[in-house]
Amino acid sequence: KGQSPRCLWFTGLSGAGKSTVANLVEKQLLAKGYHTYLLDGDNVRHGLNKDLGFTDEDRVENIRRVAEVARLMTDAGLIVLVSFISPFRAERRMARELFPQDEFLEVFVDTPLADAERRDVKGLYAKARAGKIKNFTGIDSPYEAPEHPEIHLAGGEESAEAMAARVITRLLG
Ligand code: GGZ
Repeated sequence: KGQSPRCLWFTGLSGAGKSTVANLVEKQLLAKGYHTYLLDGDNVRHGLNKDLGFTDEDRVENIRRVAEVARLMTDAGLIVLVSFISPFRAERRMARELFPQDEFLEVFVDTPLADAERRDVKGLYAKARAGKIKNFTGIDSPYEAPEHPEIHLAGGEESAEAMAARVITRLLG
């Protein structure tokens, strides 16, 4: 089946719900017969990028490599879902510029820090507050919110299912 390649670039805090929404979107695309790939910390930071940590410099390199891989995948015709904090505007712009304009959609999963921290699914915020994890995004490392994302999701208010539905509608019309 013919499909238009796309890069759906999810950005937001740790615990914002990026990967949850991206997984739901991918499931629905697969059910409709689209060819997809989801890039996230689980399949990239343990392999291709296992030499990288969480300093500013390493995050920049993490995002640079992920963007280049995503571009190779859209060249192969896939709909690629990218789920990383990607905290810096400059690197998200760099990623965007690798793609034809209509192929790149920035998806801001805009969950307030207070909500992500209250949920603290993995207990990482508590560790960061206690000083056991350094350079934690939102605590002692910055998150630069997107100014003009193609899709803006209110992570503190909408369910993951509702957010995924909005992404699907924007993507497929
Ligand atoms: C932020 C960290 C950190 C620090 C470990 N800061 O909730 P998670 O666990 O699953 O998602 C976070 C993930 C962030 O990795 P990314 O590759 O998306 O970050 S970036 O785009 O900035 O390169 C969190 C975990 O890794 N984690 N230490 N210090 N998140």
